[in-house]
Amino acid sequence: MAVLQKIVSLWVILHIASMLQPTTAATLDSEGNADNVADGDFQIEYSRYLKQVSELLDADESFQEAAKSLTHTNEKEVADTLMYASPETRSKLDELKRIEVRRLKDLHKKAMKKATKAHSTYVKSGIKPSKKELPKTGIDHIDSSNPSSFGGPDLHKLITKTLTDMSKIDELRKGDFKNHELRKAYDYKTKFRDLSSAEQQKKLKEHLEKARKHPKINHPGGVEQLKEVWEKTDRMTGMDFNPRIFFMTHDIDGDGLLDPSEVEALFERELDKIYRAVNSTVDGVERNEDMNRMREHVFTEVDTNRDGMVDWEEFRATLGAESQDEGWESVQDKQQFTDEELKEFEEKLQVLPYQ
Ligand SMILES: [Ca+2]
Ligand SMILES: [Ca+2]
Repeated sequence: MAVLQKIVSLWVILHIASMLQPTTAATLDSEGNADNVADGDFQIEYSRYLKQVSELLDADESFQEAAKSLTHTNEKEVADTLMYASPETRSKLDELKRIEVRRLKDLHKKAMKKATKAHSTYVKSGIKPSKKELPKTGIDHIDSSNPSSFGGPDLHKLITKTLTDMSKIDELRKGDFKNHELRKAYDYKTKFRDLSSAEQQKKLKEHLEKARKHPKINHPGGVEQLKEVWEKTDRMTGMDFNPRIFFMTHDIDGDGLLDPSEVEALFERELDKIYRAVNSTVDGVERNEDMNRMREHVFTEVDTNRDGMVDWEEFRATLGAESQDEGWESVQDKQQFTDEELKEFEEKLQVLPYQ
């Protein structure tokens, strides 16, 4: 069941990411045709297709049964597992793929039209087309050698593509977060607009410094951090830390794996130390960013087979490597932008004050 649940949990992540970039999503009619061409270098409009595929497979009991023994996500194993899906599921998957192929063709047609227009502008005026005006090449979430039916390569490509895009989602999120921090700094400084620029900057630095007064944060996923959760959240005080019981307790849905949300839940106590320490309003965006960074960090260290889940073997191996707790640097502890970036941001806002 691992692969299937992985697809579903990735869908949740993609869904969150799609909300970050509402302007880039193509809207679809009932036939699955795109009625606008999505702009931007990064597009996750195939998330609708991903969701539909994962829901279909989720509901197919014989597929789920076969997927239980799936240990790797190589192409052959995924293809073999798909063979267990019922004929009804297979034919619905074929239909989903045909809709997706139509949508992609439609998107490509519109992109070509746009590129042709950009080219004629270039010929007439010498203005080079921007990257956005050029049609995208390479579709890597479907097997385009077989446009009419959904096969093992389709499922494998969909999983691989989604895993790759996860890192792009993190990049996007970090960019959004930096803008949030710049905006906050800008708004804070404008409270002191009667002061000189140097004095405003000093006020800002003092303000940022205050947020750094919090207790030491345990290293996310480190033994100290997990033991604290064991004693204080799980209320196992007096009982020796038992990694197996701990793992089972925090595997909330009991599938034998810690998914990203189950791992994130382990950080609540550390996040409270940072965000409840300062007696002011909690900035939910910053708290969320710290949680995301902790999750990313733990998955980089622990998820050695890179399937987006922490299994028992991975969990045990990490705990075996007990070392000095090196703590954690919160987004509060370090200015998230350079002074130069803030200056550029302020200048931009002065030109476009209503942005
Ligand atoms: Ca789980
Ligand atoms: Ca793993």
